Amino acid sequence: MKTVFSDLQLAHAPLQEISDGELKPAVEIPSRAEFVLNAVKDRKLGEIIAPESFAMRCLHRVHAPHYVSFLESFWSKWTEAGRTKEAFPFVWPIRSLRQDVEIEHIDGLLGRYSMDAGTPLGEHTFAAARASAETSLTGAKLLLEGETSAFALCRPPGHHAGFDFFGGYCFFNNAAVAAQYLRDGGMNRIAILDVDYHHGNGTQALFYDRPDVLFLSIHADPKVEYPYFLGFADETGEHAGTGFTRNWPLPHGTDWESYVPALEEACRWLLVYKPDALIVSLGLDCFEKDPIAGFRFKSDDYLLLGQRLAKVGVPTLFILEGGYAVEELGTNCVNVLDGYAG
Ligand code: Q9C
Ligand code: ZN
Repeated sequence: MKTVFSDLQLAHAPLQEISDGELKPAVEIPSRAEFVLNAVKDRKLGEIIAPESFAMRCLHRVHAPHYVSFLESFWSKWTEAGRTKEAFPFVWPIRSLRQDVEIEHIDGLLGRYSMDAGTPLGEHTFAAARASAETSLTGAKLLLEGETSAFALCRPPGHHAGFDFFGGYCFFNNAAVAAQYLRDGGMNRIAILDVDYHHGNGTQALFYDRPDVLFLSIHADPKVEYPYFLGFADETGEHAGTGFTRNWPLPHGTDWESYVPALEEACRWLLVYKPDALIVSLGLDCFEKDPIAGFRFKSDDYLLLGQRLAKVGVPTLFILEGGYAVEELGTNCVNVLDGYAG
């Protein structure tokens, strides 16, 4: 299996994040990608290639052009306002505030285009996020060219980012951009299976009214876990997309054994849907030692996950999402890919 990776992705290097009422060391850090890359090399998974460049049009298929422009111009606006360090939003246009006004100040724009205060932006965030999206696009292109699997080593991750917002450490929705690229490349039905510990709210919302992209997600119950406001079992799609979204919220403490029934159900949906390609939003934060999560996967369980996904028998693009136990991240990630490749 080929791996796509760009070291431009390492340039986004947040220092701190707002978490639990404190400024804490950031967890979505460049070394995550380095640990995964080293494991890909050590375990001889296959060739590692750099992403190609893609037109902005590919991002605009999924994201609002004004949102992409906001990210692109963010650092110059931020520094013009006299700021020198990384940025966090702190005010949002929620119920009773106006949605229709034109915002000039960067602090207003940050609130307009974000879902949380936990996602720092810096000088190189746009460049890294763009490289991350191009990494997933290159992986998608490999499938269009006939590869039966590929691994997009993406960072920053993508599944919380929506049409016009960032959050949850995500800026461009890599899985959604890849899914749309596969559709535009002639594939008719795409399935996305999101196994990150957190619900992929951005991906779900982007395809909620569409039958051509099936979204399946297994994650911690949003009643007690981020992102709190989406990912419940009664969300099953709307309009033409009715029935083409499925969520399996699971309790804190879920281990592999109690995860398998949900995974089996998801695989049954894949069997019925018969997608031309499967995109796996591969978060590794269900791991027992993950510092921000509450499931209990062991490293070996990730081999079983890969083996199970191979049995689905559909061309598969793996896209890295979350996972913050950095020391074990490479092992856990490549266990999935190894398990898949057999
Ligand atoms: N006290 C992904 O895994 N909040 N994003 C954590 C911890 C945000 C995770 C707060 C978690 C976002 C891609
Ligand atoms: Zn996650």
